[in-house]
Amino acid sequence: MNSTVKKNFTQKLFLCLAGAALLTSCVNKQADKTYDDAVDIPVNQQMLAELTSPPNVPTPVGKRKAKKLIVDMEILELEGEMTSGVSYVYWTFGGTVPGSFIRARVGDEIEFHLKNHPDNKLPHNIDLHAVNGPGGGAESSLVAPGHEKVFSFKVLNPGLYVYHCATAPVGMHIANGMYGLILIEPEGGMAPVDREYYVMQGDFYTEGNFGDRGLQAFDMQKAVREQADYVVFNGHVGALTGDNALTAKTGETVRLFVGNGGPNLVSSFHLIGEIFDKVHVEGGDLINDNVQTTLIPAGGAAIVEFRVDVPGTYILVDHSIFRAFNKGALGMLKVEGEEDKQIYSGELSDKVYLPEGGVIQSMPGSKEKKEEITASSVEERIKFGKDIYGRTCFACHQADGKGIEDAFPPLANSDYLNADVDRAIDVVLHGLTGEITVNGKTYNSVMTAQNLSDEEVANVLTYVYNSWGNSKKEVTPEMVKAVRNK
Ligand code: HEC
Ligand SMILES: [Cu+2]
Repeated sequence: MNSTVKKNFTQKLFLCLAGAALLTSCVNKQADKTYDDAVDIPVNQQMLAELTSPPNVPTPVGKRKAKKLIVDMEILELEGEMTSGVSYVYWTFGGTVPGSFIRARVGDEIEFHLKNHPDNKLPHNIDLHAVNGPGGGAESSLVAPGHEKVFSFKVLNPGLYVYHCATAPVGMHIANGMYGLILIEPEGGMAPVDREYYVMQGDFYTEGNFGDRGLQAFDMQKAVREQADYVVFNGHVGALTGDNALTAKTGETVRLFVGNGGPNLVSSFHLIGEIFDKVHVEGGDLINDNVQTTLIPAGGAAIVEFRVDVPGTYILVDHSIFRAFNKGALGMLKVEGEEDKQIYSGELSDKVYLPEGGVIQSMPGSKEKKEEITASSVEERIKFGKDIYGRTCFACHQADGKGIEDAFPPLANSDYLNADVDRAIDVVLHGLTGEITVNGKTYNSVMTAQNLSDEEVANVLTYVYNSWGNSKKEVTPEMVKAVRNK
């Protein structure tokens, strides 16, 4: 109801009278006028809304006139991968977590079709924070498996809004992934940018701990205590890393639509190596400039915009930092293009990754000894090792083992690694600091000691040795034990 644009329809009316012969064009022209009150904006045609899966967003609305917009959303309950080796039954809007992105404009009349797939087990509904009406639509949209509910609403307020399921137990439906974003563009659209992406954080509660293998059920106790096992962007660990990283080129402007589904945790959203030129605070009209970290409440959102100047890998994190490195809240934006030594000299400090400073810190061991599945063949060792790599090492050494220039040495085809197995075991067990040379390049950084069992160290190193052109050795738990006891 707070459209900033002023009425100019006296002028339009004059034009229409003058050109009375072109009656139809007058009708069209009338849709050009602007309104003080969004509720008065007429809708003339109807169209099917484009819905997209994360990290993609639909085409900008721009200057299009208000329409009746049909949103066709299907709820699917499906098993997916939380992280390699760990699966989870997600409840989804449109088959993904977060759910399909909806893009509309002020004045649109949205006719929402909510379908609950017949194979689903539970009733669901939708509460859109962009709705002015009881339950944000939840009261009109409760839908049983095999049914479709329809309700409609007039879009009055611009901004970026969360939608979520609000069926009891509400917390559980949200915890299983039932949330997404709806963007309402203002009259005239948003300023164009080169890239737009959709990122949404969520916290997950599983019966096992982080990384425990197999199908993991939802744990209500942990959810009530707010003890998340996983905190992730876009539904699972690694949704935005390695091959799934967001991309841009130097000189481009990037806009991220960032939401937080919760159910519990507030996000300290930060992009390592960039400053947000603009943040639409809480997804609303207020714009803050030059922001390092923006707080995104559970059930809230923000739009962040920045220009990327220098090539490299930029890391999206929840700066409540253990969530990033130990629970999965880590994504990547890979920027390609020309170096600009004036903006950035090219020397990376490891301090960004290791706030404790340059001393090797070891990870405290877990008190309860968990039962361990031991690998029964080299193939299995490689398979288990790959999972550990994907949880532990990839954040620094990268999914493809190539590392990050000047910061993390490569494990792919690494002469340092291949020259000495015991030394490699020692690095993983005890960490490493001081200058080393890998494939002709020097690194002088810190790797923290990894808190892994003998079996896990054997598996992850066997995976590394059998990947990316390395020397194909098998590392056994006995070899690890021998180095540990030295
Ligand atoms: C927090 C970032 C980080 C993580 C996580 C990490 N490393 Fe490293 N790693 C480093 C850094 C930094 C160095 C170089 C240390 C130096 O300069 O002395 C290094 C060096 C190495 C080296 C020796 C150099 C080479 O390239 O061959 C090996 C082997 C290695 N890491 C293996 C692993 C394995 C296996 C894991 C997972 C179990 C792992 N690292 C996890 C940061 C990390
Ligand atoms: Cu639900």
